[in-house]
Amino acid sequence: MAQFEKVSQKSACHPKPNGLTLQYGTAGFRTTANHLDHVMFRMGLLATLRSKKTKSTIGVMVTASHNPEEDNGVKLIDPMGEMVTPAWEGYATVLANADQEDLCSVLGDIIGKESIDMSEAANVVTGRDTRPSSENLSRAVLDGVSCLQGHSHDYGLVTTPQLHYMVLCRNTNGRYGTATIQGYYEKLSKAFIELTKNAPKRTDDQKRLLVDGANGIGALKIREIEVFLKSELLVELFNDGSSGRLNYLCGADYVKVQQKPPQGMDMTAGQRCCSFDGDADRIVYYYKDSAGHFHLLDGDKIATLISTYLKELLTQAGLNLQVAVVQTAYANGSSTQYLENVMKVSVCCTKTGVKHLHHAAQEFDVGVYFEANGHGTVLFSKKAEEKIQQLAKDPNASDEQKHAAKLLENTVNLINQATGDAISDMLLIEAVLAIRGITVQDWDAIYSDLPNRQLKVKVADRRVIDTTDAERKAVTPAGLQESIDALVKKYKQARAFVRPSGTEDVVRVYAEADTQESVDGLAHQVSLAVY
Ligand code: NG1
Ligand code: ZN
Repeated sequence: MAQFEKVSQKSACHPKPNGLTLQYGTAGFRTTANHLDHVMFRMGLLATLRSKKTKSTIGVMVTASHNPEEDNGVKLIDPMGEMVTPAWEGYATVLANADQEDLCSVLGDIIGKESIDMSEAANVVTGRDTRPSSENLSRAVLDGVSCLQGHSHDYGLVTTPQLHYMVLCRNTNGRYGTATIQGYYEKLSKAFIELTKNAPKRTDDQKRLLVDGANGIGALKIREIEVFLKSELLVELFNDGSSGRLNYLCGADYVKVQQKPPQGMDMTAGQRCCSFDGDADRIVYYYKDSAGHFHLLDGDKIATLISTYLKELLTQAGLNLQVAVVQTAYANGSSTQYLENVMKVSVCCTKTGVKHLHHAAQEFDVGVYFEANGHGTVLFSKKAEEKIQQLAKDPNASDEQKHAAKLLENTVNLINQATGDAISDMLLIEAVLAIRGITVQDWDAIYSDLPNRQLKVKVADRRVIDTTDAERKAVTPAGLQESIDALVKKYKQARAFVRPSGTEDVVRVYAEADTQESVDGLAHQVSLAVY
């Protein structure tokens, strides 16, 4: 295999530790950073093959998102900015686990199975978060790309959604936007400024937003986009990475799971605050009321705010387009009930992991998808975008219709449709609150969350738990679901489920019930049933 000579040579510089087995999980590979060099090199190889196969630019992002600073991870980004397809996740796992001496034959197998023409050109773009290990690991990815004669462009320090955006722009010949960081800032900030023109009387106080940057890449990027926002948003940044550790006692995951504010944030009563996660693809909002109580507005509240706003605009515009919301099993029961019964929007539930939500959302004219943890975006079908654009220019449309269509047009431009994006979501939420003239408290009052609790349980082998019904029911081990059902029956408005995490070596337990005391009891009992 002469074509792999360079791969053989170079792979010796990226040896696989003995006995290490990893799996491409919910968001790619994730583990302690010092076990990942060989995986990065191999993902550089695989991304090059994927690029040859799809004749498109492929992205490779080095990040472990909300996980601790000493971890790292990698995921591949497909041509339209979405997660790589399941078959290739399988190749990724096989390639990452191949013994050193089998590496070239595994590559040969993939090339054969996918009938890849190795004479095709390949283009791979890379990006990384602020973890100390990320720079060397992304170099290993580039090493892999060059071994198979792929071209590469390293965007360096970027948020995960920024890299997804670049991939989408590059594969649509710039129609989606310019594939530069400047292009991204310009597109989003222009749309944001246009939208805020519909709320001309906002005071500086109303423009003020406290942002917890999780000591990560989001903090750097907020500073960069701020310049473009022309004081239409006044950001006060905390956990900006200058002293604290990434994701440590801060960030969207900490705030959501602990249901408390991040450390290091100076909150005053009623002040709107938000937290990004470590790679800025998730966002949650919160505030403290005058009694000092903490109120969280998570992905479900965000989905409700955005879908309500979009539905109202589409009605004003007189456009007959279906709005749907896609959630996971972690969505608070109150949100689902509100969306279905009050807002009358279709709601569907998928397995955890953005790829599942993204694909489900593609089925609708306007698909709003959010995980409860704050990861999500809105997808507009081609038909929806065309109808909006036509109406905005239609001489026969009424002023009200045109106004709604213009708002919709700018809203489409503000949204990163490649993937959930904390910066884009933040700007959208800020614009919606401004246009509707509502406070964070008004938004929170749309419905009340059922008290809920998430726990992690360490078990010998989390994969013995297999689930069905969008992960809401355990199929194995035998008897587990019956035990959960029996426990749930003891509480009011209760629901609980367990599933193996795809990003950590734990089983996750989720429960909700009528009071915090009940739900804490239920979650604890369910976690004992998992052992
Ligand atoms: P796992 O570890 O599979 O639960 C977590 C999140 C997902 C998703 C991924 C990727 C929860 C309960 N799970 O997955 O929603 O965001 O990480 O980051 O929040
Ligand atoms: Zn993330």
